[in-house]
Amino acid sequence: MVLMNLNRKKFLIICLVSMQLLVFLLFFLATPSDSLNPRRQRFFGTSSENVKPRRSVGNETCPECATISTTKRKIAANKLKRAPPIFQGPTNDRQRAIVAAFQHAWAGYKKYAWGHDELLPVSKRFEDPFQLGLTIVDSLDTAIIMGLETETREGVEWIRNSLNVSPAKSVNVFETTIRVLGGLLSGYHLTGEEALLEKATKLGDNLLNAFTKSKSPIPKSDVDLGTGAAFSPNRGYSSLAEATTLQLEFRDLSVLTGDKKYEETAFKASEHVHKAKCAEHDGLCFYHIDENGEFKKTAITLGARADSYYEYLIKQWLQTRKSIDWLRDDFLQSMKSIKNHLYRQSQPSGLWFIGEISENRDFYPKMDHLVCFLSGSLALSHLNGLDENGEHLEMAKKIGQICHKMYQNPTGLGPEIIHFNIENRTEDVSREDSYVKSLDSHSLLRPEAVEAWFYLYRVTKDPKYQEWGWSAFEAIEKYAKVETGGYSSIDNVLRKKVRRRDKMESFFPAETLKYLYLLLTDDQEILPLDRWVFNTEAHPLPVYN
Ligand code: DMJ
Repeated sequence: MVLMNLNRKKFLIICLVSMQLLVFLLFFLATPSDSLNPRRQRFFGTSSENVKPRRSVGNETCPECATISTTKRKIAANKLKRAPPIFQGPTNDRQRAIVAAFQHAWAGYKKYAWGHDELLPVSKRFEDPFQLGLTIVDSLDTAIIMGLETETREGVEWIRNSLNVSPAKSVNVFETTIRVLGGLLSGYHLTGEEALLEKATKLGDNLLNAFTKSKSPIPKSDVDLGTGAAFSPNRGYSSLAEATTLQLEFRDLSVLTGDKKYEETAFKASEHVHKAKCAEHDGLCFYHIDENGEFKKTAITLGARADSYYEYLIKQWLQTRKSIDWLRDDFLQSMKSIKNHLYRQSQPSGLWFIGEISENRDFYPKMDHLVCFLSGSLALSHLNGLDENGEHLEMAKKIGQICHKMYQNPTGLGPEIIHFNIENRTEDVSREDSYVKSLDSHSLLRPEAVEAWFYLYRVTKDPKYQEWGWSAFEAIEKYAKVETGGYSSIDNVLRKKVRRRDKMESFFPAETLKYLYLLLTDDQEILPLDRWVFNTEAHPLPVYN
């Protein structure tokens, strides 16, 4: 009897200990540690060595996805939330110089334009075309990626306490989506700050008016964020890029909120263009669409008004984990047609460039600085198995090269537009391959060339791309830096005696400096391209199921 009682006691003790162990084990597995909890590591600096996005927690079926959130806003069950990556700050002196440039830009903006859209650095004033604190929201994720704690905190606090996403103001839907919505979403993914998602959701609701008030799936180009009125001031037209460069951001918002309306509504515009086929130029589309969804015959270009349509074909395909085949097919078709119709060589040296087809159907040898983005899309195609014979990478390199050529002039800065000679006139030996018209000779410090070199460097690891980026940065420092704070667009890249245009575009800190920083890092694992898709304003958004 005693023996039995003893055994029973032993048995009970063993059971108790095992249960405790089990409870402890379960607790350990289910609770994210401090370092994995986004809410506990709002601001992060230079201390961590781990720059990869960290392991997500809590969703066994989807290792990329994280725990389902039950926040005050009852964010829906399929909200994706992965632990924000940690950024270690600059890894070398060149990167440190880029960070110092970002801080100089931020400091100038803070001193003379804080809370307004854009800094006029020479006159020390500001402009407010959006009334959304554009520069703060657009450049916040650059500060985060650079590991800048103070600037990150200032930006997040301003957004949380002062950003009104419903001002009585008419804004361009495309610009607001790529810069502000994209900036808020990316900032949210990189910090886990709920305020950013709350503002993004309200802004998304306001922007949706552009779709719901249109007769067709093509959104109106402008919306009044306060009243919700929507209109297309350019004679009823939206541009191709305006209608088809909203989908990465709206889809991301749907995934985060669990509300499909954003993704579904915006995607209808992409589907509309897909169904239109743009057959006249084998998948290259005219750049104006009216509110009935009809294309108007225009020039065919890869530059202004059309560019990011092509970019979002491949980037949407990647964002959705390669699950929507027609996005891939339309991308491939359009790249083939670009090669056939727009990709030409200059004379006398045979430099490859991307031209346009004018309204009267002639080839027009003109290339916008904006077109340099194409190199990145082609490099992404190569990285993702769409480039069996290496043609896309070859084209990407040629475009990267011609974009470098754009910077070969007295200031070392790139002009807005470049023209090429294509006629083979052997008698005229002094002719140059390219020239810049005086009206096109300004520089807004745009990002597309450094963006191209960033992608090319990721794919090839050829150090010349870093050198090209560094030279462009040195030219920016020399000619565009305003001593009292900020950087200015300049009037003529062909003259060393520069005249400043008195404007710091928000994409300079948001994109140009971000791509320079990412191009020059020793750690090319930062924001890996198989896990992040950069929107057209360089805001990284996650790839998900
Ligand atoms: C940015 O706003 C975006 O990169 C857009 O896609 C094109 N124009 C500017 C930068 O040049």
